Amino acid sequence: MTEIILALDVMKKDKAVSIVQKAAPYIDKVKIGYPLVLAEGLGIAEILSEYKKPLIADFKVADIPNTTRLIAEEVFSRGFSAIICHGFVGHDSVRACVETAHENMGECYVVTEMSHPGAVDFFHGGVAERIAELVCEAGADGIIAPATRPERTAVLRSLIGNKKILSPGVGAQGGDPDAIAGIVDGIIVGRAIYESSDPAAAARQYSCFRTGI
Ligand code: NUP
Repeated sequence: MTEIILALDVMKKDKAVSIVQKAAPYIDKVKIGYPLVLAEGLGIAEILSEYKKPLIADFKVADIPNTTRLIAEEVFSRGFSAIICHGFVGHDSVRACVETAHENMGECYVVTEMSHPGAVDFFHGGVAERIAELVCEAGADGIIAPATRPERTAVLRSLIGNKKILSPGVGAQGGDPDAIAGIVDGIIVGRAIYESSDPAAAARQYSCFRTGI
């Protein structure tokens, strides 16, 4: 199943609720991160939980193990089902995030390579591949890999086997869902849905990529 994950980077609670309400029939999960949480607080998670879509905390945690654990514990205590951390911080920090997620019956996804153009400055040259190996060693649930570079995501897929891949970059960043949906477990779509004048119709356009529907 290729899930559709709504990236809800809006700055107001009412807009967030309205977009989720409209898109709900066509999406599987909701990802929220710094924009909405800094604007409205982590309590937004409880408000959105009414829509019964698992919530992913995209805080791209990149800190020492102790701080990572504190962040992850707070995230899971607020009802999130998954957290995203960075992989470049190394094995102990990634393990702290994975362990805290699993202690709380949640999932941990690790950023291996980002989707924006500048990501190639540091993630290329073997770094993303090393992070993918670390993901396997640390027992993380999956990775974040770019829809904007399907050929790179295919390489990362070959390194992580059947761990999950969630892939941002479809829509506003130019990623083609046709090219990526077949090799990932979820496509992450933000602006192409929440900036649309008709978020329900925009989300519906992606629902054809939900295998089996
Ligand atoms: O590499 C990444 N690229 C990326 O766009 C890792 C991410 N977590 N994201 C997030 O995915 C980004 O922060 C945003 O929340 C979402 C993509 O949104 P959009 O480009 O579809 O609007």
